[in-house]
Amino acid sequence: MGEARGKTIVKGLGFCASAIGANVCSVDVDEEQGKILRIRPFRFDDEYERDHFNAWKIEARGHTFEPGYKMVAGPLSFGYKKRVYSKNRIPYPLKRVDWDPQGERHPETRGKSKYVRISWDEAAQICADEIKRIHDEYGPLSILVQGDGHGETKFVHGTHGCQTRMLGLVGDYTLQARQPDSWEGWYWGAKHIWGMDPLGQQNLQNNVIKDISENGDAVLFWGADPETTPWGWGGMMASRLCYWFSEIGVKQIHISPDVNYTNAVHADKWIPVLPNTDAALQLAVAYVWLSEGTYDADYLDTHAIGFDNFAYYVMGGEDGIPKTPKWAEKKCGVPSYTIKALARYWASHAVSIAHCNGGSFIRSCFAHEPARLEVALLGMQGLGKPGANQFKFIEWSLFGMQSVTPMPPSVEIPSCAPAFRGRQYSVRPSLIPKTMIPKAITDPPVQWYGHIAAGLPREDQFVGPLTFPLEGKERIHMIWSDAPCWETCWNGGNEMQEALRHESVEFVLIQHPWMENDCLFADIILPINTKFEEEDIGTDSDNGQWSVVYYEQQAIEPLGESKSDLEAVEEVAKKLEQYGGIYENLHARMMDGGKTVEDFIKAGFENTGAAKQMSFDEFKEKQYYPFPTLDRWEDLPVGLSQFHDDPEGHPLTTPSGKLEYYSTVLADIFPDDAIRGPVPKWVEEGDGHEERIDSKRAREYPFLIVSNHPRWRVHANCDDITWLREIETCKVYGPDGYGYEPVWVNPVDAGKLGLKTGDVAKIYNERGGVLGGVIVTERIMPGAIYQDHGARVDSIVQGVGGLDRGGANNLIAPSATTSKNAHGEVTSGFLVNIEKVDVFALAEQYPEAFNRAYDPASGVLVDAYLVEGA
Ligand SMILES: Nc1nc2c(c(=O)[nH]1)N[C@H]1C(S)=C(S)[C@@H](COP(=O)(O)OP(=O)(O)OC[C@H]3O[C@@H](n4cnc5c(=O)[nH]c(N)nc54)[C@H](O)[C@@H]3O)O[C@H]1N2
Ligand SMILES: Nc1nc2c(c(=O)[nH]1)N[C@H]1C(S)=C(S)[C@@H](COP(=O)(O)OP(=O)(O)OC[C@H]3O[C@@H](n4cnc5c(=O)[nH]c(N)nc54)[C@H](O)[C@@H]3O)O[C@H]1N2
Ligand SMILES: [Mo]
Repeated sequence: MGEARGKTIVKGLGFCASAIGANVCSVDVDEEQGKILRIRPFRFDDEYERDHFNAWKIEARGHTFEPGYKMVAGPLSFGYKKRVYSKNRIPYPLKRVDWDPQGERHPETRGKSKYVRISWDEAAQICADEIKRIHDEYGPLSILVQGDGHGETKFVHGTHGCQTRMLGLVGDYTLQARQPDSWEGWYWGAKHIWGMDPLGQQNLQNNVIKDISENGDAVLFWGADPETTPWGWGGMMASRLCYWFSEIGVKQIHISPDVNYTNAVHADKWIPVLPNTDAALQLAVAYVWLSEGTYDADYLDTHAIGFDNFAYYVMGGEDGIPKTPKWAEKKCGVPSYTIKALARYWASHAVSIAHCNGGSFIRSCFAHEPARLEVALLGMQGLGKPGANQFKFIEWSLFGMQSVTPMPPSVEIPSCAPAFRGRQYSVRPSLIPKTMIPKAITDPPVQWYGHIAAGLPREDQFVGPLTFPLEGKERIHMIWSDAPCWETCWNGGNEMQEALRHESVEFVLIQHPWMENDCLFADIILPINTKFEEEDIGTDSDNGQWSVVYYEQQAIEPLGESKSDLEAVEEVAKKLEQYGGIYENLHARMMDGGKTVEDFIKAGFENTGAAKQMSFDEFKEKQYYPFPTLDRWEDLPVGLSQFHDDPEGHPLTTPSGKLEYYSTVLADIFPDDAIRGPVPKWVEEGDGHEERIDSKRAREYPFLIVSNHPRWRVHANCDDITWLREIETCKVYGPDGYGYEPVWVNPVDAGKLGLKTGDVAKIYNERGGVLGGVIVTERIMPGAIYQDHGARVDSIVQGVGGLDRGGANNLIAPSATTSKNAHGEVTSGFLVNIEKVDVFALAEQYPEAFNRAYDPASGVLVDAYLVEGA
């Protein structure tokens, strides 16, 4: 009372981070007395007349759908203040206590030893000296940069990869290639049937929602939870859209192993399918259409090649097995009568398919097959006809392509690209696919095809084989990571733990705001601040609602001794300058000749086009500029309608310009690939995978785990948010008071296993185990168990065969990639077993792990890892 009121500032609180122009979930932040008081939805000022916006409007079936005047960020954004003030924040630079750059380095104790405080000056000096030493002894390609991933949306301060610019200026480095992880199957598969990556977004997908509203009968939510996953990306517009479909009577049919949060609220029908068995279901649908003659043969004549080969396979000509609904039932768990009903409904209605990105069938072994098969089915029903599209609920305009939006598009998506100081390249001469990092470190050389990054042209997959290390070059001796969540986000995490302490790795440098996951394997840790502690710029396209550019004021002072990612790299650059030569003037060069943060913000602002409407000073004062909707948005062609109407005039980007049910290119380039052949198929096992319920391994590990994108986190982000951890489906508090990561088990299975809600259980296979807190529920089908991915690692035993208390199930995901010529991640839909454990017995056996400094409200505390009194 009586205190001067603080300020209200605008911030983008989405978690995509990786792409230029990708910043969403704008919020208003109320600051008072140097602290964040609250975070609330961003609202346009009344000052902007409604005419300014030229708001879009969809009118269909007597109803109207319009944007609101409030941006619709999700709950993770509103809870984020608790992440900023987490008891897990890294307060100052740290050095691993038994790592001595002048003496014994003890790589084998990484992940076990604790940390001592050092000064920024000392930390930056050590990093600079190590870089110089590695350059001299092994050459620059021995430095591996893990500088990509999601997280806070920062432009000038560049969430990930600020070190790439600096290291590029002093030679080179080895880049961890960013997988098209979100849509591996689409990338490695669908691209070969319709040319596009990802999800049909190649400048062809406008006004899809308008079309479905006017012409659609049903949407298949084929592994899609738009009440959950847009939280990380674009907020709640997708939720509004589901309500809109209900309002106008567009049926919502869910196909997934679980009753996800959208299904629970909006579904007209749920078809449970076992994880990563969709290919069987899809083939049986094709079988029904073929045998009943209910597909569009004329369309296929003019729009496709190789359909006969596909039909031959489906009907059993090739392997003697007709892909009947009865055949599929045993593979995918969907009763044959349901498959027939689905096929018949689909053939007689205008049906679209919706995804966020696809769920585990798109990130599992052989994911290219269900992805190709989906397009094959869409083609059989005349893809591009009115009301028959494939669309994506999230990232509607995220990648700067106005035309990807299934909503009415706003103006060109404002791009702040010139402000961006993060990761510079997706392709470098020396690189390693992210999925192959552990082996590349411990057992080089590794080989693969393509440069592996979302958005590269289809042909890139045929480049190779590429090799790490490059000929005559050294292996990895230093890792510089600003995305330290490999263990809990990628495939074969237990192997990564072993790689991180491999004797060949002399120095691990990590910069991060929070003490978690791979940080515990670092030799030096630099404390990074959150975006509240810095000044920046951002944009939001609000999942198709509005496009805005905003100025992000600094809200609070940096906590502890933290700096931004950009500033941390600058500190190292300044120290390197003392070596002269190629390091001369490095810091200023890194900042494009000594530009300031303000200079970059201004350049970003000018690039968005807002500068035509207001001066930079006005922008800083007002904090944002909203862009009106495109004038003639309704005239933009719908989805793939142009290809539908005129396939010759509007060809696809496949070699033939048509849908390729038989890929001649795959046949030519990989003639020996039995798994990703020219025609999409059901694959039983191979290329290092044996993950089917009727495989031999399933006798020991009979359950398929579905490891979804976490509802209450964004991957590794936000596991320490106290407000979220109170929610029943966020953590299950065990008899020992610890917040275990929930694992859903069907009552039928729970009965057999003797599990009840509240028990602590171990999910395991031959790669190791992770614990979880049991929830017995019919929201998961029998034969599958569900545990979200990305929980914070809390090791009991590390490495292959290890055990994790946190529930980071990526630790036990396979390390083999999608298939031998498709190097995608396999992180969900794999076999496990589950059994009850006695946590008190485990606590006796592993007292150290069970006695870490811990607060049930937020998780393990940073103090757990600091040498006492240091
Ligand atoms: N089991 C399973 N695994 C999966 C998936 C799945 O479905 N199931 N999905 C996969 C998919 S699609 C993806 S995209 C990947 C995601 O994998 P990643 O993108 O690697 O994971 P994130 O946790 O989003 O972000 C990376 C790290 O950045 C940190 N970070 C956030 N903000 C900042 C910052 O400002 N500065 C710094 N230095 N660090 C910051 C976070 O704390 C986190 O440690 O996971 C994949 N893994
Ligand atoms: N809250 C939150 N939002 C996020 C993220 C996050 O981590 N948290 N991550 C962001 C990122 S990087 C991405 S790529 C997107 C991911 O978006 P998606 O790929 O859509 O997310 P998933 O959770 O993997 O899968 C969605 C749903 O698919 C179903 N499903 C799972 N496996 C299968 C299967 O084998 N077959 C079928 N038919 N259905 C299946 C489940 O019901 C699940 O809820 O989300 C983004 N948004
Ligand atoms: Mo993703």
